[in-house]
Amino acid sequence: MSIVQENASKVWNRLREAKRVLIGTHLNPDGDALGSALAMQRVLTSVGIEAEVICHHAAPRNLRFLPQVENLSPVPRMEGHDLGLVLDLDSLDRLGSTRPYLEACPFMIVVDHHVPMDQPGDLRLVDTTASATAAILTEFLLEVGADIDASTALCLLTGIVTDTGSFRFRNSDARSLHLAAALLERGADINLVSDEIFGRKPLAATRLLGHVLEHMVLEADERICWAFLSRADFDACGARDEDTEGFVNELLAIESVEIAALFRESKAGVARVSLRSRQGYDVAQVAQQFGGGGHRNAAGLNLEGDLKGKIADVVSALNQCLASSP
Ligand SMILES: [Mn+2]
Repeated sequence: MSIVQENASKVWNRLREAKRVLIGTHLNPDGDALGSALAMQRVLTSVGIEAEVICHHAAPRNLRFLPQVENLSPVPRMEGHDLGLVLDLDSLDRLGSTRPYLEACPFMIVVDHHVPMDQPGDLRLVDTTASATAAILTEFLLEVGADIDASTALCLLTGIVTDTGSFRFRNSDARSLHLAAALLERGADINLVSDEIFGRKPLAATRLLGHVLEHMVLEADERICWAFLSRADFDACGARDEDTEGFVNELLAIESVEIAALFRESKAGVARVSLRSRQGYDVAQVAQQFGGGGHRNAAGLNLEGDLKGKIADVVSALNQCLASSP
């Protein structure tokens, strides 16, 4: 029996006691964040519990196909929530401006698959071996026999497809494929999901990728590759931060590269950083040195202040990570 199956009925019973649930997820929501949140809203609503989803940022363009994503709001529409359900994060900082609303709930359940950091929540359903939070939720909902209709299945499949990179990343395992198969059996359209998430992007995104490939830096015998995108680069291409989805994987795809990093200036003096690595190199530990987090082979962090100096610090930590790994 998995960790998820063992704890499923406890979490389900606690959820069923609630009357009004506030569902929250992380800043810059991805397919796993929004797919998980919207799926749980549907499931709770189907058993007569009021539920709404809040998120600091709006849905990125490539997730606008998700059912009911238009109801996403940065502030709650209802009052008096008796339960907060926090999905796909392990540090409440990642809730951004929605944090106080979720912290105000008298009880909090956290469902997540990241390396534990702050371990918030009164009840936690956490499995770091799961490929996605949506995979944990799928296993959970199957275990308790909850109703998974085709739209709920589509949301959950979006989470698994996103976090496994369409079953290409290291976290793609038999379990994620079994769970995805169960969702396909319930009517989720995997071709729609793959096409919306990976098969269509704005022209500005491809132009910006061109800029990254032209200006990327290779070091440590071409085993580290990193690139920086300034505000001016985004403006020159008419691109937005969400358009950089997947860029860092292009850097890691270079055959000599073991560790890749993408730095992007989100506003003057503030940068978001995505780290990726091949097996054997733990970039989550590098992210944690700078107040970030994530998974062994896919992590992230934020930088503020003197960006040039801070970027040099991160690159130097990546060099150390490379040198100290067996
Ligand atoms: Mn996730």
